[in-house]
Amino acid sequence: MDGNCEVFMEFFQTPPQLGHPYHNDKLLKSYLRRTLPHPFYELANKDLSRFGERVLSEMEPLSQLAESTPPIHVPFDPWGKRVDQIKVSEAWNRLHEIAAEEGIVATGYERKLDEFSRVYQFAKLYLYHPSSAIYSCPLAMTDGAARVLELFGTEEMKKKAYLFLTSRDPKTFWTSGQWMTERTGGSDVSGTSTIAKVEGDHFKLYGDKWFTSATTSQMAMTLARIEGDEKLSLFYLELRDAQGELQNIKINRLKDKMGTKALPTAELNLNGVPATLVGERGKGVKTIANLFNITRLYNACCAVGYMQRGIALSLDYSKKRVAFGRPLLKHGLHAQTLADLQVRFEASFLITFHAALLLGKEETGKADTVESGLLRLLIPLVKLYTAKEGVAIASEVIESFGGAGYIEDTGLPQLLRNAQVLAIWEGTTNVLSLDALRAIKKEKAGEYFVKDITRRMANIHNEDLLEMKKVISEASATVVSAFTQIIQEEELNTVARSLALSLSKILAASLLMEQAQWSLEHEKDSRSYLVLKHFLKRGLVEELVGSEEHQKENLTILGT
Ligand code: MFK
Repeated sequence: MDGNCEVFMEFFQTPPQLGHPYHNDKLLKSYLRRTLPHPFYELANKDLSRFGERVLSEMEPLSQLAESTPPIHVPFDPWGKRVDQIKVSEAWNRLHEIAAEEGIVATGYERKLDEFSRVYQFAKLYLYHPSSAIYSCPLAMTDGAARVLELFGTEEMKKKAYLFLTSRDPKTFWTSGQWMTERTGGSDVSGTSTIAKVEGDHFKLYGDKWFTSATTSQMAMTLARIEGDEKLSLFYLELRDAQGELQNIKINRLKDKMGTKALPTAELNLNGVPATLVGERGKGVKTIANLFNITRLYNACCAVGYMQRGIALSLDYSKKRVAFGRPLLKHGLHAQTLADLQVRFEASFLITFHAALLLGKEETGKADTVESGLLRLLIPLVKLYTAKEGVAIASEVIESFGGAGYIEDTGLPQLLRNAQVLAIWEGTTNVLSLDALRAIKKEKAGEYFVKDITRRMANIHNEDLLEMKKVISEASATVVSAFTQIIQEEELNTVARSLALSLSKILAASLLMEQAQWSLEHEKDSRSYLVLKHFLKRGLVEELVGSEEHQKENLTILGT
């Protein structure tokens, strides 16, 4: 056997290695240094350094174990009694405990960092999520439920459920479900057929829920129609009684999903479940919007967490994997592909964390009119934009590993499967585009958008950025001039998606510019400047089409 042959026989690919998720994240560290007042930064920096180590050493193995040990539905006990147990893995339970200990939800409500509490909380969530087997999903709903109870809960709910939802003690930490979807649809919830019958000062719920995520939660927020009412109301319920028995809830089955394998998602039958009205009767959708506006931001944060994880793994691999005589990273086209992913990730990161900043300001009474108005628009924008980018980036990451990316036990395919759900749940891209359009038409969100961009651009003074500043201002003007026509368009709203994507990109560009200026001046680092430059090359404004004529063409193209 000659020497060459031996080399070939002994060849094994070196797997990608995960580095410290906080220490290795230049953007996160720089963003926090820029955004948080110094004492808050010191606190966050220390905690995230410690937590990053825990993610690596403790959470990541648990996450892989939970992903490969899906929940099981046990409908009956051995003696024929209906029990409807959902058995989850020990790893999944540990991820619950870690979430409590780390205060992933509690941080947002303790508000120790005042208006910056949501930024700090989102930084922890962003590190937690990619190694949580999507335990972030129950946490999202828990956070949303806590917010609704904080705003609309009865005194009893505030003294009990709210404290459990925001607890740091794993023994008392509750999670909440958010049961909005019925067989009639997940987007148009007005078709909800669950009925609430009055029983003294309480209600009993009757109906079927078609998708209920994290069905092992202790409580849920759900929509139902009070008998005789036209509009939906919002209800609070506890799944089990004091003896631990399900309260007139049957689990029909667990869903067999494309991804989110560790997360139990069930179809339920409600047959007289005791429930309490939350908020105003008939204002269920408006009240639960406070919940899904939080879960939508979690969705964005988790999308960027996944982007970062995928790119980090791919980058590490590209330094080790040799093809055509050199490491992948030394191939110009490969480096360019990864750099493009990094640029897109940074744009998504900044709009997400900007939304978290505005949410924290809003909740602590520190947001001005422009910031509050912008937040209403920003929530659907960041959700839809980051979810779409998340799927595209995950797909590119998988491809960057070649065949290995397609192999289950590398742990890579789950990145794509789990990213895909982020574009579906909590409102699809089109539903959120229409929500953004509604905010522009009904709530003057377009005006706040323009004021926000103008304000941010006014703070850009660095000479190296002035040419690029013009590009952003011009893109903003182009979109704004289209508003008038868009607002008049009543029925079709075909422009909604391209408008939402354009607004997202313009906002992201302005935030990248703010980051670039700070980084040039305070860190003497031109990396963010280059990120901005490359982001702008991708173009900011989509074709803003939308007319009767266009719709006719679409139908003709589709052959109908
Ligand atoms: C890792 C992260 C994980 C997070 C995922 C957790 C698990 C996933 C579980 C789910 O996926 S649960 C299902 C999620 N489903 C949705 O998100 C529903 C998507 N559909 C929509 O968002 C529709 O736009 C909507 C259901 C809201 C439309 O319903 P309607 O009945 O046609 O409502 P309408 O009439 O448009 O609005 C009713 C009121 O709510 C209005 O106020 P007014 O009564 O004062 O006019 C609206 O302005 C208000 N509203 C609606 N959307 C709002 C809102 N207010 C603030 N923000 C919003 N986004």
